[in-house]
Amino acid sequence: PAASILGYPRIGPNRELKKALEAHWANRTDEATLHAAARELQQANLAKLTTLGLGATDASLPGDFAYYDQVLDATVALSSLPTRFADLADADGTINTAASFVLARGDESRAPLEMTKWFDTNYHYLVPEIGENTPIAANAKPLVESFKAHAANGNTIRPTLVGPITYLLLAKAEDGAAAGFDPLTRIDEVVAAYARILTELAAAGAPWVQIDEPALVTDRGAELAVPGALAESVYTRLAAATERPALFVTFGYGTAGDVTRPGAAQGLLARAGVEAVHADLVRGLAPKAEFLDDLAGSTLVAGIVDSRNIWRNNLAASLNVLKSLRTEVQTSNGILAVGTATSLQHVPHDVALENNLPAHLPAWLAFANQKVAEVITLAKGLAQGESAIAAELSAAESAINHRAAFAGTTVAAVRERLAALTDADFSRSDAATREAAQEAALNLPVLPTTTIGSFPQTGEVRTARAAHRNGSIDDAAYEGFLKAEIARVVELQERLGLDVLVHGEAERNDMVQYFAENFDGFSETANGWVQSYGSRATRPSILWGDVSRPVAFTVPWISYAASLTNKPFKGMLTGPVTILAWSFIRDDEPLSVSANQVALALRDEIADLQDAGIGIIQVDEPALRELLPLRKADQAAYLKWSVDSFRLSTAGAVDATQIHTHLCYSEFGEIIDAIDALDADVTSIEAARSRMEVTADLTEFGYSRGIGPGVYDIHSPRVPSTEEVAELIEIALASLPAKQLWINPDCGLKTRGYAETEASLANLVEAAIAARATIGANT
Ligand code: THG
Ligand code: ZN
Repeated sequence: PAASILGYPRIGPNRELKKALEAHWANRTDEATLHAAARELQQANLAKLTTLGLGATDASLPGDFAYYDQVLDATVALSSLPTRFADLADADGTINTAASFVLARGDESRAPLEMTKWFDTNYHYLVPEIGENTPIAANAKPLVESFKAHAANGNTIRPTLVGPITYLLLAKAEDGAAAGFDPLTRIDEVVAAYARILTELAAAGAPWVQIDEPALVTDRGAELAVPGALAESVYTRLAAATERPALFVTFGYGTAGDVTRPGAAQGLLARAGVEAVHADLVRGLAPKAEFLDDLAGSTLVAGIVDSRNIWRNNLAASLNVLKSLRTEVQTSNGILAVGTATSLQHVPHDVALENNLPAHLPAWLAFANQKVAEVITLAKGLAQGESAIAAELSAAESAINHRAAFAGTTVAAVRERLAALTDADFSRSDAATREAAQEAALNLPVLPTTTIGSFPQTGEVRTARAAHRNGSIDDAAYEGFLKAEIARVVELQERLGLDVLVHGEAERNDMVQYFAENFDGFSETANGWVQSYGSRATRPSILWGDVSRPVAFTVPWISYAASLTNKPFKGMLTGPVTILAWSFIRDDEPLSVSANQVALALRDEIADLQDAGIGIIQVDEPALRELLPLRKADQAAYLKWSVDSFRLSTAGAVDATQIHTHLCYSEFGEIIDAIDALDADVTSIEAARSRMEVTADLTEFGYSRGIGPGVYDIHSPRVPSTEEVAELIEIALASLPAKQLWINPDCGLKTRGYAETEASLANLVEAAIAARATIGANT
């Protein structure tokens, strides 16, 4: 087909899938009801896509629907049940829907499959666990049934599978596998199973199958995509499968294979017999004819419509790229088609569902449905020339011109402030001077106790927020409610005996959205949901203009809370990288520029908090590692600007103000230099699940500032005993000096309930006090 999208949002325009899944998990509906709801949603999506111009009968309709996750669906297609779930297998060894939900969500006795980020996106997949003996056997039934059901409805979908190489590269060795076991050693069995699935899909009538191999854009995968390496043999074998559909192999999220030879990986697969290959032209480099070699009649699908962001495509510029690419592809005896850079699962459904955006914004935007139309328009323009799409070209051009000239897009005062920055704006005085000033100002005990910042968001808080939003309670009533909630949280922390108190963040819906709402340059969507994992979604804010902070917004809440106690108080902010990582970012400015703009807005807030007497300020950067580029060669430049933006946000603080940060992970090793370079006075990190493993890394590195390795895991409601906490404190004290160590939970408490929070924090404080006595006795 001349126009294809790699995938479509699955959550539903009104989160229909979320509602159907959660009703089923709560035992309010049976499985048949869930299947019916999912089928209805898919049919509505396919009808919409057909209306937009994707052909119902030419296999250009995506067949990537998943109840929970596409990697989980590949586990189902391969029947690769980890040993710890072996009892869930059906009599024939397959994984049914109910079993797949146990893999995804765990049960009383078992933790679910681990969840981790899908490439450099905010989507999370379920990590396959593969050992020497994990079963691998084809189960084509779910794919065949889905294909047939849609065919009966007049829709020819293109069944989609995570590719064999990507599947195994994303897997981890099953617990109990031999040390050093590499899941990729099971590739022959996966290829055999996929060949079998292809044959069954052909028998069902599927003309095309899509196989996603994004792992070939990573450093490790790229090495497998050169002549004589694994990708060539895998696709030679799949192409040789008897009675198979045509194959479409995709490479989203970057350049496949060797970045100095863009197109070579695609050429390799085409020569192996693959009928259509894809290239991501947004995050990756455009293929060159000299590397494509002989496409031998195969199709190159140019992924030119951005599927990671929400900006309207510059159709004229895209058409020029496509026309010159077509010339090159034709010299390689190939055919050029138009597509998206990745699946559209990373963008919301439809701009038309937004009714609260500022007036200037909708015309600049393209969500999934608008992007489908763009792909179709570009394919038409490529086939029939500019005149056939004259109206679309001119609408795109005027929207882009309007955006470029719009007052908020470039704000002189913001630009002048950025241009005037000097090195001094990125640095505080030396750590020892700060430490002395903070010791005098704060007078904290050894092993100070604190929390990461958020306290449980109860049903009452969410109900009050919704009531305020829909106007059923007024501003004064809402403010009164929040103040009472904050006072309760402060009183609780006093009662528990914590040393550094926080206000609990009751006023914040989300740690990023709240900041975006209070900064100029951002807007919020009403319905722009993007799946994060399973039934969960977020509504990323849209950064569209230069950023500034009109008025202090955290200060009233935080200084109110601080006024209720004599204890040292910690004000909470979200850092520049995290605010950008969880928003839709600009495509007309380098991210590093936006990061410094956000940093200056935060710097203003920090100055005001400091003036209001707040002695400790935490700037959270849980997403610092998330944006790390997939290729090693790109990582240093990213770490430089991201660390700089954090430093810019915090370096205005006086010596006596203690700057904290929080990072949500423990795999520190690869970016420990960057974490050190943040120059925060105190850093809290996840550590309980790995039993303080990270403290040894920190000692080896010679980390010298304050550190709060989490002493209990907040990701489950389980209350840790005082002894458990004491044991972890002891492990930390074995490698770190007591004067560096802080005692805190692993992460924020927002998703927990009050009962377990109170009990856990009481044990944390008790363990810290006991540890202090031991230290006192030993010195
Ligand atoms: N905030 C924002 N983005 C994020 C996270 C966040 N991206 C990465 C990570 N955290 C994703 N984790 C989650 C965790 C929970 C939910 C979504 C993403 C979640 N969402 C609610 C749901 O789908 O029901 C909706 C929340 C709402 O009403 O706003 O539970 O913390 N910005
Ligand atoms: Zn965290």
